[in-house]
Amino acid sequence: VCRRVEHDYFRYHPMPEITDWMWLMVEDHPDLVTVVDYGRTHENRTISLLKIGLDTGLKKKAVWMDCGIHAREWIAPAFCQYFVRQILQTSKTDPKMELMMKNLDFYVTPVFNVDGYVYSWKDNTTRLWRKSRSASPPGCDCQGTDLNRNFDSNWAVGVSSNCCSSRYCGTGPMSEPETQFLTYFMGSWKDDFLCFLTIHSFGQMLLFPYGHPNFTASNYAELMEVALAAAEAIQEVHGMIYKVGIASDVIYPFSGSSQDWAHMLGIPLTFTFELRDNGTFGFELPEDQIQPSCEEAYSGVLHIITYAHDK
Ligand code: ING
Ligand code: ZN
Repeated sequence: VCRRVEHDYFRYHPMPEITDWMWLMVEDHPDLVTVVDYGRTHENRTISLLKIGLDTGLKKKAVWMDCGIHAREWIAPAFCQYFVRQILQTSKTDPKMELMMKNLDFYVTPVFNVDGYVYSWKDNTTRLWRKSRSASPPGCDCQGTDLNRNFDSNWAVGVSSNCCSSRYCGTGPMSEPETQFLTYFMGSWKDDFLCFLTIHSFGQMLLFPYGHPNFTASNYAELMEVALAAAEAIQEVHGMIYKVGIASDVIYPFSGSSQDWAHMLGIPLTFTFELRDNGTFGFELPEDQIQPSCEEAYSGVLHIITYAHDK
């Protein structure tokens, strides 16, 4: 007798289990889900996303979500998995989600920095790895680039050019295969994307462009309004407070982030989520907080997506 293993959404999963889970989603909802391989990492692993939506034969608008651009932020891939489950489940029960499945395609990358994520699972000494696993540049002994400093958006302002820094920005904009592949992929579709959501931890924040202090988003007021309402939706679930604002104010100024790049590309609703917690456990958020973290973040994300859809 062949019994299917249930996927446990409230545990952290190593990369092979996340890959298996992606195919499980296709198996469960073949009418809605496909796997798209759109890149390869430095260590030659595949970067894949789930494309979710009803094939209506018409050109559709799209929503982007990526998780795990930073290896150690394990709650982020857990959230992407939860998000996918929720939208698939509610597409059968909630008329609004059913409608959004008709009008939108959701592109969800559960783990963007695959090499880094695999490395963070290796042992205790690698658990807090942040960057990719790219080769060390000439004359420097450390490996890895901070992929969220490597996009082509006012590159190399307020970042580290020391290759041993956890925020090392790389040898040039898009020097890394991971950022190149996302840039190429988006380049051909960018006009279809209504929103771009990138999921990190920790700090409980909802940030929007720009991280670079010299630039202001043309739709700043709209971004602020949507973010405030999303933070309110988050707070309603378990009472958690999320700080809201432009990245350069709320955290620190920097360039080369995927968020700034996506907004410069013309995607209007671009946000960075920093999930739980506020530093008690930091990147090592206990598994018993996965469920509440995901529930509240889902509420905020759903607010943004609904706004984008209805607009
Ligand atoms: N935080 C983000 C980082 O890349 C961030 C914060 C958001 C920076 C948006 C720039 C733009 O540093 C974490 N936790 O990685
Ligand atoms: Zn991060």
